Amino acid sequence: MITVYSYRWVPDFAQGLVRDLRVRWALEEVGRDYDQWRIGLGEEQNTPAYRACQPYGQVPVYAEGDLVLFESGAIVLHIGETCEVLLPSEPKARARATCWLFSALNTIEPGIQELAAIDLFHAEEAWTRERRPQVEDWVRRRLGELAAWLGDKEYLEGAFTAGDLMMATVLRNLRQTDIVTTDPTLGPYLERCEARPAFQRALADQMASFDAQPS
Ligand SMILES: N[C@@H](CCC(=O)N[C@@H](CS)C(=O)NCC(=O)O)C(=O)O
Repeated sequence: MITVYSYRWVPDFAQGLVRDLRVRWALEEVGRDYDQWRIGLGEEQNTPAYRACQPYGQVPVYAEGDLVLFESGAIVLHIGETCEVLLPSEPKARARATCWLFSALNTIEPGIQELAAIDLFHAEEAWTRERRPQVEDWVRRRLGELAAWLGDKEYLEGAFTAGDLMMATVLRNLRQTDIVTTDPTLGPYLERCEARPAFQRALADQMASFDAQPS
C-alpha cells in the first residue's frame, strides 16, 4: 500500500495548496488507493525518523514498501510511470510531458512563490513596495509566454499529462490575486484542470484531512 505524508493542520491560506495535493491528484488520475499519514508542523518535522524520509522535514513524502520518495515532482513522475494519462508511453510525448513538469517547477513556480510570499507573509513591510511590482511584472511576463504557448489548445501538449497537473498546482498558488483568473487563456485552462474528477477528489481529501486546530 502507498502512504502519502501530509500535515494535520495548516493555516487557512495554505489549505488546498499543500504539495501533497499533487501526489493525491496523480494517484487519483492513475486510480491507485493510498493511505495518508499526517504529521504536525514543528517537532514532528524534525525527528530523525522523519528527516530520514524527507531531508528538509517537509511534505509530501511517498512511501510504498521500502521505496520512500520526496520532492513532489519526482513523486508525480514515479506515479506517472505506470499510467498513460500522466506520462504517455510514446517516448517523445513522454519526454515533452516531463519537460512541462520541470517547466512548471523550475521556470514558473519560483516567481509565483516569491509573489505569494510577499502577499501572504510580508504584505505590510516597506521593502515590498519596491520589490512587489518587479516580481508581479516577471510573473505576468512568464504567464504571458505560457498563455501564448497554450493558445487554443486544451492542455499544454494537446492531451492532459503530468505537465498540466504540475502547472495547474503551481498556478493555483496565485489565488490571492486575479492574475490567473482574469487571463482569457490561463483562467479557463486552470478551470479545465481543476474540473477533472481526479483533482476534485484529491482536493476534497486534502481539505477533509485537516484538523480544525493546530496540534
Ligand atoms: N520542493 C518540495 C517543496 C516541499 C514544500 O515546500 N513543502 C511545504 C508544504 S507545501 C512544507 O512542508 N513546508 C514546511 C517547511 O518547509 O518547513 C516539493 O515539491 O516537494
